[in-house]
Amino acid sequence: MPNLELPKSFDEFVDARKAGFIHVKDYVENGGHLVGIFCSYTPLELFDAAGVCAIGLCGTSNEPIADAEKVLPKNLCPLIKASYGFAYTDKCPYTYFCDFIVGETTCDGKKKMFELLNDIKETYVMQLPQGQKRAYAKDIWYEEVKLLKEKLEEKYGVEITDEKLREAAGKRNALRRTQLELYALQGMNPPALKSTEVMSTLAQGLFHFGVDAQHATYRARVDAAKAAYEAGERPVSEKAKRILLTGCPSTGVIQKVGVTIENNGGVIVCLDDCGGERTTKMMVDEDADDILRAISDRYLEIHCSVMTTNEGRIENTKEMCKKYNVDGVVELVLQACHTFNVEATRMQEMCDEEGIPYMKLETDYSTTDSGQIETRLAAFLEML
Ligand code: BJ8
Repeated sequence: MPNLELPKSFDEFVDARKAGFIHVKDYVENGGHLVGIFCSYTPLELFDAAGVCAIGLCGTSNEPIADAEKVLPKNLCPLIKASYGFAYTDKCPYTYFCDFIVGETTCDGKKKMFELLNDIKETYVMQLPQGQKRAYAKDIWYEEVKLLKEKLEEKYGVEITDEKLREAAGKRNALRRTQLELYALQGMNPPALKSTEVMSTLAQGLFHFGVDAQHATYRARVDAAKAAYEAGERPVSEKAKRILLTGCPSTGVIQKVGVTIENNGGVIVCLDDCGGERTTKMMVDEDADDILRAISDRYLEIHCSVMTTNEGRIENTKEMCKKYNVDGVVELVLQACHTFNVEATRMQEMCDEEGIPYMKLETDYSTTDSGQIETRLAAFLEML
């Protein structure tokens, strides 16, 4: 049974990292293969079908940023600096032990960082088209997914058959359905789980090796939370203000934003980032004649601010505000993330039209603005 607690202190964080080093070292020494990935657009079924494990490398800690800034500009997104910093300092076991890294041409900062990352560890970059509505975009992405398939086949001396891809799609879809159950628990009134527990479960699941282990983590959490709720446990007050958290990936600010919302009378009932329901509910058509095409089509549908135009994200958030009966929307913008920052205007317009209170928080992974963030969030929650 995995430990589902959030690290509460730096010592615990260090212990967790040490455990991670030992785990990943054992895995690799016993013949396991890891490939580092960074983005929701990465077609995971291909790695499953090749028998290798795709592991998320998105940096979520402030720790390596000072070192990263020796190479990268200071005014760059903290997620990009932390991701590079972990490779640069050899402090992340997953980056250290992975065979190579797969990135995509998403935002400018990330795709240019990949060029430098390639000097440290082989980084294979998929060329992601950024206008989903163009008819030929699907063909471009299909060709990119095919090239990745060939890369994996050559690297690992395996054949990625349609049968293996179909099996992988089935398992990934099942995992997605369990993840949707997790989100549904968070959306109950009152929620069956604190938002920080959900964020922590999702973050931990990403560091398990393989879809089966990840699925088992989520399943155990869902079953435990359902049983506790049925037994009458109510971890969140009925009076807690229901928040939808949208914008940039939030794992790096769980403490600064998630815990602060909870400590000030709120609860995040909907995590609306690229790993949230908006993306998770997209399934691969397992019965499609061309399974590789079905996989590539599924991933290109994802609504990220790097796409232009990207109305689908705003529409989706609008639907989820209703579905989760939210009291307010908090938009997280990581510093220097231009795509989410500019798109925040559209998000605010939608909230204004729907009469939903909205606030934008621009922050990074440091603690320097923690007091200011707490004051702003407390004032926002107070007025809901
Ligand atoms: S699908 S959100 S994981 S690109 S926050 S690095 S966009 S400057 S992380 Fe992302 Fe894929 Fe989109 Fe999701 Fe750039 Fe913005 Fe930083 Fe970002």
